[in-house]
Amino acid sequence: MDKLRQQLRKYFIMGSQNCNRPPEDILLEAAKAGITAFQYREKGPGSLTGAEKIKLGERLRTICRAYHILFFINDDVELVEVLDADGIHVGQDDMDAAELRRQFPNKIIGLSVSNQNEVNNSPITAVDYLGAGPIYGTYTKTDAKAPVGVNWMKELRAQFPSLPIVGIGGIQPMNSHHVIEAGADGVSVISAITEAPHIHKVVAAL
Ligand code: TZP
Ligand code: MG
Repeated sequence: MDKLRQQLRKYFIMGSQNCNRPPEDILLEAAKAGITAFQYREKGPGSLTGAEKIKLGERLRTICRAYHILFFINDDVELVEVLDADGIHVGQDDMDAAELRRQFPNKIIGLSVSNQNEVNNSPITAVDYLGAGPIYGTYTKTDAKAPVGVNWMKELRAQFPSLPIVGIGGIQPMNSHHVIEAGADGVSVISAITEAPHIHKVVAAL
């Protein structure tokens, strides 16, 4: 579990819909700059489907393997199998995490939680890490919930002292230390990296 906590320290999330240049180029730069985990999240307006989604996933998977970066799939059980991902991340409206655990005894399973009600109704013991957020306001996910702030991170950490937890939502180099200081093992970002003029500087500062 301590190893996973370290591997989630700089957790980049991306799909082609987040990119205004080739996703492979962005991931490669982020990999060279030192991200520790990656989630392929091909979702929302403009995202790829079917064979195109798989083909891009294969190329991104290859980069992650070469740089020893954990490779996660967002909410697509079939793709986890096709790409032999290291793990899967699901939200509250996706497949039940306890069911996922039965299907994938050896994959890393992450679950998003935004409030105490969601925690109370989630099979926390079935998952390997939690995603907490959105911590700050975000423009990237159009259906994101209202920002919950770093206090939510503090509350989660108090309840789960040794469970790996990452913050997500509106995290940038200028505020990431607040998220870590509140108890997060790592920070998950989309636009901080996909829109960075200098990816290496952003990844170093996260
Ligand atoms: N889940 C909660 S907020 C969010 C997701 C996928 C989007 C985070 O994107 P950004 O650009 O890092 O704010
Ligand atoms: Mg979801």
